Amino acid sequence: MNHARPAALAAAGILLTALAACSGGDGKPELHALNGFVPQPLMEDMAAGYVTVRNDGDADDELTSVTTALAGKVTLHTTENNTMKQVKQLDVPAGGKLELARGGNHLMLEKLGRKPKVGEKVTLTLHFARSEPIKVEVPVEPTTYRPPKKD
Ligand SMILES: [Cu+2]
Repeated sequence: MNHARPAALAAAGILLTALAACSGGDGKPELHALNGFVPQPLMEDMAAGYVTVRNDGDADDELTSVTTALAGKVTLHTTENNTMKQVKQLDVPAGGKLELARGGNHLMLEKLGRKPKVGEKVTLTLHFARSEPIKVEVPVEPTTYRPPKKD
């Protein structure tokens, strides 16, 4: 008879997890993408990408991948001691934000189909561990562009 209990508990656990994922209540990330841009690349086949993801919810999330029609592949990078390192995901903490910016975390758009020009818009789709994907249209800015500081 002791065998039944762990299975029942596991089933209850799965049910609770499913309910939590579906409910509109507590424990959910609430993400907003803002301030995105792609500096016009100097290279033919590679560009950087920046965007800020704000989490107004009360649960953490993670940016896990980015897709765009412009690039064959997008990788997530951190910068430590002036050295870029590819990572599998970037944290978007509850009540906080993930900031991609020059000299820090950034996207690398690789295998570009063509070189984007200033004034163009690039559509990025951000994929997360928990939240639905977010599609964001970001401008191509001059190579030397620095975004104004704002939230
Ligand atoms: Cu990089």
